[in-house]
Amino acid sequence: MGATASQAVAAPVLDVERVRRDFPILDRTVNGRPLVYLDSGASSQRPIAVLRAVEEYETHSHANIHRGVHALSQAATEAFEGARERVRRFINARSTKEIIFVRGTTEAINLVAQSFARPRFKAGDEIIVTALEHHANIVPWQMVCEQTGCTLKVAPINKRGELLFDEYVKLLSPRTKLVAIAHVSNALGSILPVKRIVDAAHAQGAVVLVDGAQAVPHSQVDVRALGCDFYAFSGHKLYGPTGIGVLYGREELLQSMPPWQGGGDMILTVSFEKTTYNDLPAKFEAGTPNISGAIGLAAAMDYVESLGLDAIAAHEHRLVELATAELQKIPGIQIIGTAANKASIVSFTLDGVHPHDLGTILDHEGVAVRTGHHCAMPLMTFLGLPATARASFGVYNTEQDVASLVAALGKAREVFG
Ligand code: 7TS
Repeated sequence: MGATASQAVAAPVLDVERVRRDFPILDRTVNGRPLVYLDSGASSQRPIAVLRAVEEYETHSHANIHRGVHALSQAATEAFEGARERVRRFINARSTKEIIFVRGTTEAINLVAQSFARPRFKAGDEIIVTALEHHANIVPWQMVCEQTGCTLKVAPINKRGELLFDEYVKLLSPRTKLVAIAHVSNALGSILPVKRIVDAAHAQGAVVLVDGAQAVPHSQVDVRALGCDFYAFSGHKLYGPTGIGVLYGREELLQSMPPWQGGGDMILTVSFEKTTYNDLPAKFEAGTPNISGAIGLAAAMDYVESLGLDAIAAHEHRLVELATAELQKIPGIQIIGTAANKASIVSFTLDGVHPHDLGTILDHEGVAVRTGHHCAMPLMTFLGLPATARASFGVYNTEQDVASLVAALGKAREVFG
C-alpha cells in the first residue's frame, strides 16, 4: 500500500460529492457550523447502505443463529455465514474457517495472546512489537509476559515515525516466538513494510500478527500476499458498525489453539466427564455473536469495494499531501510523523498550545479532530510530546474540509495570540 504519485494519477477518481450523499450524518451541524469530520481514525461514519442492511435484518430477519430449524433462524444463520464469506473475499483468506468474528481489533489481539501465546510461551521466549504500537498491541503482550515469563522486545523507530528495519532484524533470533506490528500507525499514519517484516520473522521461525485497524479502510489488504499468520481489524473504522471485528488466522494455527472462551456454539458435545469442541471457526465464537454487526460489516465491505479501494487510497493520499502542505505554511504548526509512506493521518501540534485546547477551539468551528496520546503513550514518550492533534481522513473528506481545518487553526492562533 501507499500510493506513489504515478499510482495516484492512474487510479480511478472518487466522486466525493456523491459519496457524501451516502452519509446522512454529514448534513448535520456542530456548534452551529457544518460538521467537518476529521476523526475517521477513531471511528468512521456509516453510509446508508450499512444503516439499511442492519435495519432490514433487525426489522425483518432477526433470530438467533445456528440454533433452530425455523425459517428466521435459518435466514439469520445464512446472513451471518454469508457475512463471513464476504470478509474472507475482502482480505483474500483461503477459507471461512480462518475468519473469526470478534468485538474488534482489541479482542482479536487478546484472543491470540491468550489462546496462541499464553499456553506455549515460556521464560526465554521473546515477543517483538514496535515503538509505535497502539496500546491494544502492547498491553495484551505485556500480560502474556507476566503470565508466562517471556520477554517483550521493542523494535525502534526514527523521529519521522519509520521503523528502523535493520534494528528490527537485529532483534530477531530463534528466541523470537511472535512479532506483533501495526500495518498503519494510528498516531502518525506511517505504513509499515509488513511483507518484509513478515519474511524476516518467518526466517527465524516466528509467527506474525498484524494489527490492521488503520489499514483495511484505506487500501486493499491481501493476507495471503502479506504472508502474515494473524490479521486483526475493527468494523467501525471501515464504515461498519461498532462491536464487530475480525481475527484472521491461518487455519493450521487456529486448529492448534485451544478455545479462549467457553459456552454455547463452541462445543460439539458437553458432559460433566468430557466436553468436545466445535470445529473452526465456531470454536472461537462462544455465545450469541453480534449478528447484525456482521451483516453491517459485510455491507460496509460491499460499499468500499463499490467505490474501489485504489480510488479510496489515491483520494486519501491526495488529502494527506494537501493537508501536510497547507499546515506547514501555518507559523507554529509542527507536523508529527513524516514517514515516506503514510496513509490518511496527519498529526500535528501548535507551538505553545496544548492539543486539548486546540481541539476545543476546532470543535467550536465544527471541526472534529482527535487530540491526546492516541492510545500510544510509549510513542508519545519517544517523541517527547504529551499529545498531538490528529486529522484523519475518510472517503467523504474533501479539499474543502482541509481548508476548513486550516481556517479553524487560524482562529486558534488568534485566540491564543
Ligand atoms: N489498533 C490500532 C492501530 C488502532 O488504531 C485502534 C483504535 C485499535 C487497535 C483498537 O481498536 P478497537 O476497535 O478494538 O478499539 N484506534 C483508535 C484511535 O486511533 N482513536 O480512537 C481509537
